[in-house]
Amino acid sequence: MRKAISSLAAAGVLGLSMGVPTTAAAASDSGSHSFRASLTPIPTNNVTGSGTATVSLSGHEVTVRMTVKGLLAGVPHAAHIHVDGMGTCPTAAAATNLNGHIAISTTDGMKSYGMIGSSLTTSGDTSPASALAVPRFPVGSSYQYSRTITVNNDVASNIRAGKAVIVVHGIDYDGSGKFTNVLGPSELDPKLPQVATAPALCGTLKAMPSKGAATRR
Ligand SMILES: [Cu+2]
Repeated sequence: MRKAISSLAAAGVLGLSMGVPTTAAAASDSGSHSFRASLTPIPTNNVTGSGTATVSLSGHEVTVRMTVKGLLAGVPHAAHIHVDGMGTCPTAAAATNLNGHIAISTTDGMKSYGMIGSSLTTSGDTSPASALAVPRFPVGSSYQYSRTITVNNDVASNIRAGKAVIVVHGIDYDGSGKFTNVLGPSELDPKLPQVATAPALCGTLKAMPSKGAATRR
């Protein structure tokens, strides 16, 4: 039943359940809320890395801190906040045949983690338009990312509802130590190899207990 409701309806339900005004719920809640995601390898994609991400949300302002390690070195790793899916990471069942290999493309995972809501670039635009702004994503096997960005209502609502998912892209499918055409071209941009856009790490942003909360639920 939850799956069937639109994100707009979901935002309304969230507003009611949290006891905040239903009008402009995201903007009217002035408090800061913290969320955390444990980033784990996407199955079938031959990923060995890991990471953590924390998000602090205040209105439409989001501070993202992310630590990633163990990814393919020397290449950019696109990363996004994905929204409007089931708020989960794909299982191996999401894999398809990519150029004769079983793997999970970004599109294959979208039933679970949804579409791109914000692009975690290092500078400039952070909208979905920058989803594959290759020169503006962190490069390397291990890195730390920290940036405060402004998100739209939909992304803010998804974060509050525990349905936003951090996805880091770029895999070393064939263990060659570089991006190759082993999986063919990317379905998102045929000028890029599939391995450059395929998801590597994934984690759902879950609410952390608010400061001063005496009890855990
Ligand atoms: Cu993404």
